[in-house]
Parts: sequence; C-alpha cells; structure tokens
Amino acid sequence: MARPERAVLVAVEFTGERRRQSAAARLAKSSAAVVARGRSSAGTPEDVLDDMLREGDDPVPESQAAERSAGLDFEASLAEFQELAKSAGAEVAATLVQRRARPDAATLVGTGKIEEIEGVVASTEADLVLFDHDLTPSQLRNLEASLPCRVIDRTQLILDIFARHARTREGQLQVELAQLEYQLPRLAGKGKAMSQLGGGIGTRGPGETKLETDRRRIRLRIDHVKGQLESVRSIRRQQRQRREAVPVPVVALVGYTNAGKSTLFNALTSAGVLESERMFATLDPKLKQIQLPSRRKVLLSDTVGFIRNLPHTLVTSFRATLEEVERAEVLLHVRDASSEAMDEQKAEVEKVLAELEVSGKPVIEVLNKVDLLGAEDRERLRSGPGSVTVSGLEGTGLAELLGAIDRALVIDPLTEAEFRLPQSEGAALAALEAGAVIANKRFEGNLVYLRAVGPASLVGRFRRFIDRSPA
Ligand SMILES: Nc1nc2c(ncn2[C@@H]2O[C@H](COP(=O)(O)OP(=O)(O)OP(=O)(O)O)[C@@H](O)[C@H]2O)c(=O)[nH]1
Ligand SMILES: [Mg+2]
Repeated sequence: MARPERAVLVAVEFTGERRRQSAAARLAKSSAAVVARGRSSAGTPEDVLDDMLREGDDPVPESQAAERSAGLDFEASLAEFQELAKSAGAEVAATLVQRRARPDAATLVGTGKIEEIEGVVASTEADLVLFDHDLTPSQLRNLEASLPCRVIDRTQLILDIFARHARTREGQLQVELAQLEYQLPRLAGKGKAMSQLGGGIGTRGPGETKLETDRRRIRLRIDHVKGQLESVRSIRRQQRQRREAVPVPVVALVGYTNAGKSTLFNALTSAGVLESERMFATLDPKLKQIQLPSRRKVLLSDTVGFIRNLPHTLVTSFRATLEEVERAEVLLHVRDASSEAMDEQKAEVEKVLAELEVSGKPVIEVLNKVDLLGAEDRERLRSGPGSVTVSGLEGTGLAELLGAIDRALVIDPLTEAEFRLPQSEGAALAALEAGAVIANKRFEGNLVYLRAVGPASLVGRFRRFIDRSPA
C-alpha cells in the first residue's frame, strides 16, 4: 500500500469573525429589535450588525463563560478538523494554529505564519498543507506560490472525502460535478503558467490560451456530467413512482456526521450499512422497510451526515441525495450525546434542515451513544421532552424509539374496529393479522370475531367485515 500522505494542518481563528458571529447570534435572538432598528436606519440587518460592531472596541464584552465556551468550540473544531484530515486518508504531521483579528486578503494567514508553515513542511517532509478554512482562488494561488507543496482548503478536503465514499453512480456524479465547479474559478493561476509553457501553434484556435481551452474542457465536462445526472435521476424517479404506487411513509435519519445514524439504521433494520469511525461514511441514501409496534410499515432512510461549515456547493449538489429527507413524514435527528460539541452540532444540523426547507416536519430527537455517559448525565437527558435516549451500538432504547415514531406519524393514523368475518376469508384475515394488532380473537361456527388496531387504510380496506351489531 502506498504511504499515506503527510499533511501539515493549519487551523485559523479570526477573533474579529468570532465577535461578528456572536453579534449575529445576539441579533438573531432579538429579531424584533433588528426589524425596528433596521427600519429606523433604513438599513439591512447587515448594516445593523456593522453598527453594533462599530459601537465600540468590544460592544458587548464577552463574559468569561463565553470566552471559555468559544475556546471549547475552537478546541472541538480543531479535533474535528484532525478527524476530517484522517478521514481523507492523510497522516497528520503537525498542526499549526493562527489567531488574528481578520483574514489576510491575499494569503488568509500572515507572512510570518507562512514562513513558519514552510519550515514545518520542510522538517516534516510533508506532502500537503490543509487549511481549515475556505480559500479564495487568489489566496490559493498565492499560497501555492509561496509553499513548496500542494495546498488544500476545507471545501476541497470535504469533497475529497465525499469522492472516496460515493458508491452509487449518482453519488459519484454529484461529487464530480461539485469538484468541477470548485475547480473552474481556480484554474486561473495554473492555467496562466501552463499557457506560457505550452505554445502549441495550430493546436488551438487563434489567440486562444491554454487557460481558455482548460476552462472550455471543464465546462464541457460539467455539461456532460449534468446530462448523465439527469438520466440517472429520471431512472430513480421512475423507481420511486413504482414504489409510491403502494405508499409507505418515509422516516429519515438526519444528523451531524459520526453521530451514529448508520449504526442506528442497522440496529433498527439489521441491514449491514457501512458504519465507520471515519467521517462521511454514508454518502448514498439507504432505504429499508421496517415495521412499527402498531404494525404500520415505514421506510427508514439513512442519509449523509452534516458538518459545521458544510460548503454551500455541497448542499446544493447533494440536494438530490437528501430528497428522502424532503419527502419524509418524520425526521429522526440523531445526536451524539457523548460529544462536548453536542449543542453546536445541533445548531449546524438545524441550519441545513432550514436550507432544505424541512424545518416544519415533526422531529424526534434521538440522543445516541448514551452508553458512553455516566449514570447522572444519562438521567438528566432522560427527563428531556420530545426526545428518546438510545445506544445504537448496544441496541438499547430501540423499542421506545419505534413507539415514538408511531406516535409522530400522522398520516394513516391508527384506528380500532371490531371485525366479524367468515373463516373462508383467509386472505383478509391474514392481511389484518399482518398489518394490525389483533385482540379478543374468537371463533363461532364458521365466523371469526376480533378487534384490530391498525392503520386507517388497512382497516378501511376491510370495512365490509366490520361488526356493527351491538356487542
Ligand atoms: N459508544 C457508542 N458508539 C457508537 C454508537 N453509535 C455509533 N457509534 C460509533 O460512532 C461512529 C460513527 O458511527 P456511524 O453509524 O458510522 O455514524 P454516521 O452518523 O452514520 O456517520 P456518517 O455516515 O459519517 O455521517 C462509529 O465508530 C460507531 O461505532 C453508540 O450508541 N455508542
Ligand atoms: Mg453513516
């Protein structure tokens, strides 16, 4: 096996951005105030935000607790970045941190930091430098010019992990499309260099540079991939229509990457979906039918995990993969209850759900990995309303979770009816027994009496056998 690539990680924290973020959070909390102030000064919320930041050096001094929690957030995101790098197959040679008020427009980090990175790259013989931040095309170009190895930003890193994990044709095409669209504006620097090197007269049209042919090639490829995606999707739409001929509600597992969605999916279905300690193990949606305690059937859908600062291009390219989320009747928000960044992760997931415009759907919070918690923490979580505590790994709390799904499903509600059918109606009897919970079954002559609690659609299908005679 080839030696894993050695990477120098560069994490950046812009204290100015943090202040801006916390000001934005305060704004969001008092949206009424935003509207009022925004109107009076005829400004957008952005203007108001700028006002708030201009008001003084530190308009609202951060309390010590907030400082600490910001520090904790940074620690957690640093650990997450290292996990991302490992998930991409890199070996972490060193991790550098840069804190400054705001990004350098030309190189993101300062000149001194670049020299430091260069030194560390040389001494560790690293193959690449990973930035935990997005780089503009010109920042990428400038950094590549001053560093002796490849430079990769956060979006590219996540795209790379996605590329490793895409299994279906559609998933692979979506990743390729996102990669091409990422590359297009970043061709400039390399293209220019190449256009000076190559001078192939006659190989291109008059006045056309290498850069332009590269761009054209990428655009052509983008069109080609889009066309292929369209045909893959139309096949999937047909499959779905066939499936929807017998409508079964979809219950989608959503959550932060590594929260344990696939493990829970497998525990609920024993389907053998890949579980992995690597991030973004699941890229392609998996669907499997399960039966709830009420005997109603639902399709459980495992989906791609979300992450902090999920690149926007990915949200749009993966919209199709998240179609199951959009169609779902109920969402299971799987959360890693053992993570220190639990609340931050929840906020990130809710942000993506809002982008997918599915915030209105019923959500069951599934607090997973409780096996890793002490008795006290477990007790504290248990008392929370609207949530279920489980361990996907140990298979605890699953019955409770299935019951909660049953209660949350509003389509095809449960109804109860007394039936009286001839014993010769074997098919009807079998269908009721398979799809409903049966009680008080007794035989009288060639008749069967029973009480069934089941989905309205099933009970309605056999309403001709409902016993309306007084008991
Ligand atoms: N201790 C413990 N570990 C768990 C539990 N559930 C999942 N894990 C572990 O957490 C890691 C991630 O689990 P996955 O099921 O792959 O997580 P996922 O949410 O599907 O992740 P992505 O597909 O990458 O978004 C694996 O190492 C699992 O073994 C649990 O209940 N308890
Ligand atoms: Mg998964």
